Amino acid sequence: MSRRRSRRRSHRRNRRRSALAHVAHPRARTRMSRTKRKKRSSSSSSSSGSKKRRSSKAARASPRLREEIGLSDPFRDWLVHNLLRGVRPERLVEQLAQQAEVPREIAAREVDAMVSSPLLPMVTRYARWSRSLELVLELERKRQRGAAAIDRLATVDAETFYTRYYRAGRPLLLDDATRSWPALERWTPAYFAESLGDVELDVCVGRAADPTPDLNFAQHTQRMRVADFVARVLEAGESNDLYLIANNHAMKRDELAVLLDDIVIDTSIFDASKVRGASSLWLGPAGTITPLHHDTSNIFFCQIYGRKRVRLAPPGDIPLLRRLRGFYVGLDEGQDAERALDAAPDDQGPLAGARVVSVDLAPGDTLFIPAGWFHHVRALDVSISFSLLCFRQPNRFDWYTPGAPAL
Ligand SMILES: O=C(O)CCC(=O)C(=O)O
Repeated sequence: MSRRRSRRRSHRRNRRRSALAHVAHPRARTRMSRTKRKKRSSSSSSSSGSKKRRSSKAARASPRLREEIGLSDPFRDWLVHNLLRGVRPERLVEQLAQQAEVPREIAAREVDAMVSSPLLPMVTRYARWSRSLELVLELERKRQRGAAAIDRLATVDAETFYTRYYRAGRPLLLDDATRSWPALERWTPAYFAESLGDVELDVCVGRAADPTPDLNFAQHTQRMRVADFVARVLEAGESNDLYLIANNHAMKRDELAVLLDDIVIDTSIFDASKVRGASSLWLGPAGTITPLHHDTSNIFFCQIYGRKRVRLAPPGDIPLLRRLRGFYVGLDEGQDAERALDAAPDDQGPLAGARVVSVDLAPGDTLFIPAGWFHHVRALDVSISFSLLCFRQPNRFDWYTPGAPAL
């Protein structure tokens, strides 16, 4: 056999293998003798690859064993997806047989089981309902195209803030909201090292090698002296490897309460008694990245030192919603989130159509990020940020997690 022919054959064999999985078909299982089951379980420790090889052989060899072979999960997904799209069952059998080389008998049995499942009508109803919601969102998205631009004001009074932005879920950029804060003058890495150097803090370290460091922040948490942390930040150059993040709860440490002397709380907007429990400190080198996610609370994000680039998108953007896993928007491996976000408004790339707006925050700038808005943050310099969550109006939307696994 020529090399090319043999390669083609093995490619076909592999495709067939991935379409099929060894499923313990309940009927077949009950019919299996005890000894046979024992034999099977003693050999089940071998690799799944050889398991598939055996099942594919069995599919050809014995009609009895063939009853134990079914479609693999991705192919069952494909089947349900196409049935919901209205593709005729005979066509699906045909495609499985011809394109995935699934034995016709197995393809017909699988399609038949799916079509006659009592769950199918319910799943169909849900699928139609979610499709209608998507279409409504899509219309809304078109209607508001270009409207994702962010208002920019010098400062804002409580009445305007709560009616036009907070309750309406609209972001807002403020140029001067923190201009009177001593923090703007005082907070530098050197100030932290000098005035709080011996205080021990939890910080995240070893983030760069982890594709989801924020999800796994607990594994990256290390306690170290502020002076040592600052020294590492300053030596790091451009790096996403170490970062003091909100989940490190720095402001809850008694030794850092002194930092609150450097901020001025607008008590018409914030509840001053709750600041320590509802504020966060961020400190890290240029190059720290907080991946694209949404939160379940509103955030008053104040940039104190250095600059940050924030890319924001509204909660109802389907290209982002579709990729949600919990709070985070997942991209495929190797896809660059920033490039995808920047290309999205031009209908390009994996997030095509998302209404992404990019803003650069300099020291003294404040960004109000409403709950549910997607945001991706990159530090352009060594950076210190401080955020407040203790608004005078309710600020918990725990129910809002559209990417959570269903039920
Ligand atoms: O500054 C950052 O890196 C992330 C800020 C953020 O995502 C937040 O406050 O929710």
